[in-house]
Amino acid sequence: MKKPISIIGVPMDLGQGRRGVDMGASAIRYASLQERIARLGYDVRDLGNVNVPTPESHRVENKKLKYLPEVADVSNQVARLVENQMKEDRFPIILGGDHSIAIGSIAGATQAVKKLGVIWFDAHGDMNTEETTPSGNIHGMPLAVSLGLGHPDLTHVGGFAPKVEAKNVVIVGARDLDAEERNLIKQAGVSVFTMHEIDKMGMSAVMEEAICIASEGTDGVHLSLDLDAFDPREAPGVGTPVLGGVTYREGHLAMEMLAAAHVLTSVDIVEVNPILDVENRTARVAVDMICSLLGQTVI
Ligand code: 4U7
Ligand code: MN
Ligand code: MN
Ligand code: MN
Repeated sequence: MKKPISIIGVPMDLGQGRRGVDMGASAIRYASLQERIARLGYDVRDLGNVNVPTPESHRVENKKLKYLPEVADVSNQVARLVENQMKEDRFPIILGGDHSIAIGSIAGATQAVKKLGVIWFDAHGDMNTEETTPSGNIHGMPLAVSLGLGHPDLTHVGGFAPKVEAKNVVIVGARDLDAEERNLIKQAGVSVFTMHEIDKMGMSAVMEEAICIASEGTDGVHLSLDLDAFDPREAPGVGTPVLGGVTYREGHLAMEMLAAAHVLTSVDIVEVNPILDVENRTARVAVDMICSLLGQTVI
């Protein structure tokens, strides 16, 4: 059975330093997300955008946690929306915005699904805390936050922490980890498949293992899809591009394998920055990946 789908936009750019990523949700909509999903035979509803303050109207109070109160407030809104949609038996697709929005989406998802696994598709680990961050940008912290590491205003979004257990969390596509962040990943016990493993084992074997890690003993899996996991040649419209990423074909295969595994219960698509993009290419990659994820096949 095809679960009905809810699209939720979060035009958030307070989690990082470059304007434009707040327009990511619009760019993904412009790339015909809703029409493409409807064509696959789904009941799909767009709930519009969550209210996000603009950086120009707020001051940075804490250089190690930029826009903390604003990000925490939006995260709580996102969490409630996601939880409600999932409790109505709908599958939420949350459109960023920068990756800080995953704090809210994972908080909401774990309240609807008893035990949640996470697949973190990203060039980065997003495992920094205020102690380790080189930038103070919260988009470099959401995975740590979901594991209960970091400022309580973030870890306790939705009223409890941690949201997920490291044994059910897996990063895929990593190739730019900060030194201290790497230590945190190891200490926490999060599984990582870097580009080295993808090159060596192939995406198919990597995804087989990743799906096992995220789904073993859990009641659902959240996919957090940072478009900078992809190679910048194919997805140039991101704020922190890193050479040597996942190809379109590898991404497509990963999504198809996830579709076949029938484990996903929610997904977010983040870090699309149309100002840095070329003819909306990155948003189009995002939409193609979502369609593969939802079971689009050639015949
Ligand atoms: B993204 C960084 F220092 N690690 O913390 C940081 F390199 O959501 C980058 O994956 C974080 O795009 C990238 O600021 C966050 C930096
Ligand atoms: Mn990220
Ligand atoms: Mn990233
Ligand atoms: Mn295929």
